[in-house]
Amino acid sequence: MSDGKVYPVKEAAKSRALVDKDQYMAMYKESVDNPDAFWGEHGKRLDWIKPYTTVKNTTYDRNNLSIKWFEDGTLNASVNCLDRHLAERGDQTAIIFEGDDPADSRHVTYRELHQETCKFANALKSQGVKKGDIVTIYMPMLVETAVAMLACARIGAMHSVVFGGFSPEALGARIKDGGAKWVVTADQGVRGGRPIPLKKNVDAALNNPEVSTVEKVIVVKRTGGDIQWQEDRDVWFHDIMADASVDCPPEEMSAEDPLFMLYTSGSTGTPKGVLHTTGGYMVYASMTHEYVFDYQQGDIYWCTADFGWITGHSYILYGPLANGAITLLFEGVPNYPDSSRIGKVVDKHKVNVLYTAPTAIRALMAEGDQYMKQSSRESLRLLGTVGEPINPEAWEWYYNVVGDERCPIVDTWWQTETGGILISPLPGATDLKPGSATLPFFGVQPALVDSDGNVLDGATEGNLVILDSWPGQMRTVYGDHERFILTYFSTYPGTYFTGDGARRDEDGYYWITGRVDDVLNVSGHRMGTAEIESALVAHPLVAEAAVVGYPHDIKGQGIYVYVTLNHDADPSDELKTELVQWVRKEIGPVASPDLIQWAPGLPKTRSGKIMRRILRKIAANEHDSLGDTSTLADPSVVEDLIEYRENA
Ligand code: 6R9
Repeated sequence: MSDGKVYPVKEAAKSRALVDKDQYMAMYKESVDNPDAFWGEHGKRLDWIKPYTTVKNTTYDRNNLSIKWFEDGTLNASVNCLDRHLAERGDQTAIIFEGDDPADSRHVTYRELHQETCKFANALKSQGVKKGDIVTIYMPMLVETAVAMLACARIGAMHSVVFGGFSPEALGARIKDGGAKWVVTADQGVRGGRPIPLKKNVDAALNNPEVSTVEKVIVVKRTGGDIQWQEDRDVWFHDIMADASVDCPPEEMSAEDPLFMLYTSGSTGTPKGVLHTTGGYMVYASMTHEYVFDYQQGDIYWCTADFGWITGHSYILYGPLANGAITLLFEGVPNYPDSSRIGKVVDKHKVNVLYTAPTAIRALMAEGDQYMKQSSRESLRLLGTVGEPINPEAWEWYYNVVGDERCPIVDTWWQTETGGILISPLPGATDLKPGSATLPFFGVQPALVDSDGNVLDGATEGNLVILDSWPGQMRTVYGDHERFILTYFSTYPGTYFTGDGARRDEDGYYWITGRVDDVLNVSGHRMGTAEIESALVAHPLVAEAAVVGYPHDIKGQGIYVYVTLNHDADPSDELKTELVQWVRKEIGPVASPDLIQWAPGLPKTRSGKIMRRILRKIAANEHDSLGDTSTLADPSVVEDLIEYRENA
């Protein structure tokens, strides 16, 4: 792989970018040698109400863990995204909304977005929301979703956005964990021409007696479709907006006050509420957005993510708006009305920067070039990817066909936990290698360690850790600080453990190889095997289940399920279909099993641990390299499973 092609920095990119190779190296050195001076300077990119006098106050010592940035400064995130741009570019577009229907689009200026945000902030207050409260947002991709997030930020409430593709059960679990009293939703969403019953899902989630904290459900009218209405609980967004004042003084927030939480899957247990605070997150999101995408005033920037994921938070909303950017918000899907859509939206809005996921690229690639060729895409200058490793074939297709060999690709590696991009090329500074996320951003010190935690030198492969803090780092797991310390700072003490494996080549370039824990990455969506397993065993006919990932051409990883049934159950194809539906209902369509294999028994150690390593090999059809099976309680189980796999 490292022997593959190298794409040197393009002259066009270099001549306009903020930094070239030498400047990158000098700034990087300064950022790790003297983080206080470096971030002290770059923190000024925000408007502070009370300027900070201290910058970095962090320790990764697990007995004494503390992560604080700019801690005595105060600010408001919505002011940085809105108010401060009004004088200079109040009438400039902030958001280009492109609807699911290609005939539906509109521009929202900074002034309009500011007004709507202030009004909704007042409306939230009228519903009792105060600083420090949690508001769950379960919405399609609408301007109102951005307004709801910014309005929370304005009054110091934490938003907790739950992906609109999640099931009522998954939504309910996330509401329950945080104890939100307010949910913002829409009557229905529309994706690919089909309605998504969001309000109905909220009703179902709240019907569960265990989800008991919600007092008000605020409903945006998107389709006008039929919904049920609970008089004492449900309110229309447009009703509470109607007489809300446009004047809403921002709440003065400490740099370390929470901005939002966002649930993400880990290797064990239920999803974790990743908590980000205000100052460091905003500095880091805006700075990475500017440098990685070489964002300059007037550029039209499009990130195709959903607000339900961290990419939507940092690189549709907070980063771009803090930079006064024009950010495109897309309600639809890449293959509706057909697979030419992405290219056509690029042409329609003259998009300069396109940031999307490998899974979307692979899906479009599989449809053939003719769809992409229906657009000129001549406005494009830069391409980006995020969410999972991009295979070199998909990279080359993105580069050659989508970008017409003209646009550098920034392969950005980061996580919900990191708040912003940690490893990525900078377009004017970094030679590209297809499939490599390349080099660290300013202030980020990656390292590879072996399983004993020894830091490895030179060209090598290992577990990816980060040696010191950066401003955008998460601060805690909501309601469970112990879990935060245990998950990220205890595996390799003194470092932040990413859960990813990586290789480093002779040039110091990082190649992310994927998760080394039990987290799946299906189409760029993170999912814990434990979550899917617990959904399966909740089915009355399932005795035991084990879930592993296996290589999948489009999704990157597919979901492979081994199920042991109760002895009275009939292992039929109908039951397989039923189990797929069951998981979709319990978690959501993103968690649909791709393959289910009946397993008379599962390979376990004598202490009862399922040996996933073996199950992964069987799922990948790598029967010859199962490794040591002698520690199994019953090695014959493996033979049975292989036989089943071959006859499947
Ligand atoms: C931003 C985001 C994080 C996990 C991460 C890694 C994988 C993300 C990647 C990548 C290879 C990239 N990942 N970007 N792997 N190359 N450019 O995706 O956050 O949803 O929390 O997922 O995604 O495995 O650990 P999140």
